[in-house]
This record gives sequence, C-alpha cells and structure tokens, in this order.
Amino acid sequence: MRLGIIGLPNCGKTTLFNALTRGNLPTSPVSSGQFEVNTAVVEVPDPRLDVLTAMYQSKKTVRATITYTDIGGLDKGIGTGGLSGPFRNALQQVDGFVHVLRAFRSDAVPHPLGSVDPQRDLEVIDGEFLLLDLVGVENRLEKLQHELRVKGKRADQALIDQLPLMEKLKAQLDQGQPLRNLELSEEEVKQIGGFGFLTIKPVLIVINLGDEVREEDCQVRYNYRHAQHVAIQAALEAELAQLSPEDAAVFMEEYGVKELSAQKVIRLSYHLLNIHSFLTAGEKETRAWTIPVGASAWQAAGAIHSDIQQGFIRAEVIAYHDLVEAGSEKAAKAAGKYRLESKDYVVQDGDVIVFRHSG
Ligand SMILES: Nc1nc2c(ncn2[C@@H]2O[C@H](COP(=O)(O)OP(=O)(O)OP(=O)(O)O)[C@@H](O)[C@H]2O)c(=O)[nH]1
Ligand SMILES: [Mg+2]
Repeated sequence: MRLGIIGLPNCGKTTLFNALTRGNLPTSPVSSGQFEVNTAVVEVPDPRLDVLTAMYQSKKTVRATITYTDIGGLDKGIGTGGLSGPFRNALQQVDGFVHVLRAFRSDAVPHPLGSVDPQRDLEVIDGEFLLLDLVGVENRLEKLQHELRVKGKRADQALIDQLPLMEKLKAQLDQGQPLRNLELSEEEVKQIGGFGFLTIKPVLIVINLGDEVREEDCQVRYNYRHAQHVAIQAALEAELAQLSPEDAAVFMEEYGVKELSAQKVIRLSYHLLNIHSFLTAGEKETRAWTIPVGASAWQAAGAIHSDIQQGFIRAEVIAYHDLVEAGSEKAAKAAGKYRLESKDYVVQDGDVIVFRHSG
C-alpha cells in the first residue's frame, strides 16, 4: 500500500517524509516548486509482534510495511494549468494521501500564499483536486457521448452502463463535493477504479505545528469521509528519527513520551487504507500480513501463498489477546480459545492463524 505526501510548497512534506522514513533528504527554506518524487518503505509499528516473537522464540520478525512517496510540486492553480503525465501518474498511483498543512511560523521560510493559514491551504489543494477530477469526468463523459452518437445501439454495453455513473460523479463534483463522500456500490467502485480520481482517495491530514503553535490553536474543519487528522512537530520528529533506538528510548523516557508522533502517523495511515493485519507465529518467524478489512480466511491464505489458498482446508485461529492472556498456544487451546474456521470466516485484526492445507 502506498501513500502520497502532498501539500503546498514549504509546508514540510519532505521534513515529514524524513520523520516517517528515517530519511535524510535535504529540505530547504526556498521551495523549488518543481515536480519531484521520493519514495521509501517503512515498517508499521506493532508491539504485538514483539510479544509473539518472545513467546515463540522466533528467529525473525517481519512487520507490515507501507510505502510513502513525497510528491513535491503541487501549488495553487495546478488544476487549471493541467498536470504533466508523470505528475498525474504519481498522484493517481497512490492509495491515499497524507496532506501536510503548515501551521508553523517562520520568517526564514516564506509561505507561497503570503500568510500561515492551514484551513485555507487545505481548501486550496482540495479545490485543485476537485477541479482535476471534474476535468477527468467531463472528458470521459464527452468520449462516452461521442461513442454513443457514432455507434448508437451498437455501442459497447459496458460504455452505455458507465454513462449514469459518470453523470452521478459530475453532479457531486459540480457541488464542490469530493467523490469520497458518495455512497457507491462495490460494482461502481470497481468501475471507476481505473480512472485514478483523486478526491475519492482517503486522506490523513497532518498539521505541522512547529515548535511554538499549539494544537488547540489550529483546528481544521473538513466535511468529508475517509479522512482523519493529527497534529505533529515535523521538524522535531525528523531530528528524533535520526537518533539510534537507544537514544530515542532515553529521550522518550525523559519527556514521558509513550510513542513518537511519527510512529503514530504511520499507524494512522495504515488504518486509513481500510486494511489490517493477521499474524503468524513460530520458531522460524513471527509476521504480520496485510489484508483488507472484511477479507475472508481464504483471502488471507492467498496473502501468504497461492498454494496455501488452493489447498485450503481449515484456518486454526487464536485471537491475539486470548493467546497472550493464556500465555502460550498450548494454554490457549486448553482454555478453549482455539477455533477451526472455514474459508469464509471473516478474519479479525490480530488473529493468530495457522492454515491447514493440502499439497
Ligand atoms: N520552524 C520550522 N521550520 C520547519 C518545520 N517543518 C519544516 N520546516 C522548514 O521549512 C522548510 C521547508 O520544509 P520542507 O520539508 O522542505 O517542505 P516541503 O513541503 O517539502 O517543500 P517543497 O518540497 O519545496 O514544496 C525547510 O527549511 C524546513 O526546515 C517546522 O516544524 N518548524
Ligand atoms: Mg520537499
């Protein structure tokens, strides 16, 4: 799964990227304003894996991962000017956005719009994305209508079926509403999946507070679904990300910090994508596997290997909390916490699973 970090020039995207990925990309008080992408894969924090690794004496621990792409170059007016192909691709290819809003004040770092106002900045980029989607929908509608005019009843049925859906999307965008607010059937979601609309993707809004601004003083409002927000000090977090794990632990102890904000952002962005993890544990390795929320045991088996899926017999499941409460797999079984589930069992976050399979 992939998240794109977006925001106006100089809001702290690359600083946040460094904080999340422990990266060391240069940041600058003067934005180039150019389209530029940087990508890195990070592990999703999950303390359950450490507990299971100790319980099973596993040789290896494999965490779920998420990919972040720092996408530089967005600015006011970009929707009207149109996007270059690579820029459009970078935005369309991600599963969701981390939208950075600048709340920090600094005379050394000019704001492209002349003043610090996170609410306005949110609306500026939202507006550009609405416009880009509207242009996309209108182009599609034009093509469909042309096809129907030329071919009449001989037109492809799939195209004829697309027309009312595109009209529905256009009506939504015409009202200034993002597509993520629409109630869409699974079928409709599938139908528009290939178009790469931007306002349908989930968003994690990250308010970059800086050292002085308090969270209470910069609330942002947004009226769309599939979104969350969180406030962090990106520059401080980027510095902390450079510390060794031991030094970071000392710092956290000293300041009574339970979790670094960057880690929280990673956790939030993972859950934003409507995915969760089931776990496997053993001497060889303890591992988190990513599946969509609502996925079945059969789908989960496929996440590990297609052979396991094809030979699926049963899933042996113990909920993580039951396993930890019992203290061992054996004790959990004795306590009646062990279940044999069939293919269509809906896997829960933290299920510890062994797949029985043939072949
Ligand atoms: N004072 C202060 N400065 C910050 C903070 N976060 C970022 N900066 C500074 O703001 C400038 C821009 O930060 P970047 O992370 O490069 O911002 P960006 O959004 O990636 O900018 P572009 O990619 O050029 O659009 C840099 O000089 C950062 O050091 C912060 O929390 N407080
Ligand atoms: Mg940058």
